[in-house]
Amino acid sequence: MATFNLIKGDITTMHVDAIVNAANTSLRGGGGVDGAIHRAAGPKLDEACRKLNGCPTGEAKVTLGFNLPAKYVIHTPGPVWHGGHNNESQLLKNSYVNSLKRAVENHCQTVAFPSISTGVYDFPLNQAAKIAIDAIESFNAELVATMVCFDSGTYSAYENELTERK
Ligand code: AR6
Repeated sequence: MATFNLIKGDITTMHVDAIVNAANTSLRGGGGVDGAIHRAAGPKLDEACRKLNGCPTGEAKVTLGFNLPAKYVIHTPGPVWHGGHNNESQLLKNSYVNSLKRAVENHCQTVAFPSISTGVYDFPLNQAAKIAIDAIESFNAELVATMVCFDSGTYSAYENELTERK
């Protein structure tokens, strides 16, 4: 089973096999964590992304990490929250599971995730934390997944969800 770790920090500094990018369906960069990853990886990341021809919501595609300490970037567009009746929960789960599948295919043993969809995509944080932890902890592979929270509100939501499970 995959192991879930929680830390506060900046995902672009993580020395792991792969970091996950909360991308958009164009895969051409944006704000938030996506912008930070593109800036830290350098312009070759956008060149590599361009060749992928976008990615549907909930799916995941891989590039190298270029100037990042991580070897790979796994790009997944999470769902935009539209009130919860547009399959948002399933699509968010798919983003985590498909990212983990890409990690395994590329022989990654350590993967760092941002909190997908809980920034500008507005997915309710507590619900997203449950979905992320469930998806990672029920994924059948020997890998360590670290949730890297950029702000203390996000960190607390994941910490509370972990505490409730004990
Ligand atoms: N390390 C870790 N987490 C970060 C970092 C960082 N360096 N920077 C921000 N976060 P968001 P979304 C956190 O908005 O909601 C982009 O424009 C942030 O605090 O980046 O999935 C894409 O191109 C929040 O907790 O992603 C898409 O258009 C989390 O990352 C859209 O935003 C996710 O926030 C995707 O929206």
